Amino acid sequence: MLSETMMERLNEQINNEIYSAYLYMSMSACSTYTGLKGFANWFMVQYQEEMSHAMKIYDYINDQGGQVLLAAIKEPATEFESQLDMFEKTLTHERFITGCINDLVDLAIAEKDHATNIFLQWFITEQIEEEGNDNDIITRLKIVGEDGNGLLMLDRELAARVFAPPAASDT
Ligand code: OFO
Repeated sequence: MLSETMMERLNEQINNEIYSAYLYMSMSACSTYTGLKGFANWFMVQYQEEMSHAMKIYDYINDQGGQVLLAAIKEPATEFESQLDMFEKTLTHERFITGCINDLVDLAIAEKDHATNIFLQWFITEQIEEEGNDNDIITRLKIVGEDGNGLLMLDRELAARVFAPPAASDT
């Protein structure tokens, strides 16, 4: 069973995850517009991942007998200076999400809510992976710099990313 506070905070996190999806969808649209379809694909897969994170929390609240309460989603940025700018903003946003997850874990520990604490561990691991991916792409974009061929090579690579829904045992 969830405390009122925990239920509210988990509902806020659903909103954060859907906002993340919306932000990456916006980055995908901007990448398409500038002709970088591989980057567009990468961000669209990220959109799908974020929606699956939102659904994971949605299902958890329901499983715990709580009530899912959806709220308005903030408008995402629609203009970016470059692919590097997008990934730097992605990393900044993911660091914010990591902070939110850490705060939720702190609350679960303070409330002795072991079930929610265990549930949130998946997100802790996921955040390590997401920040790692963003850092990796930022490093490579810095190496590429103004080199158009390098950017197109990276674009081809990012075109190969596919969405892998979390395994049943993870949900
Ligand atoms: Fe970008 O990660 Fe969700 O939680």
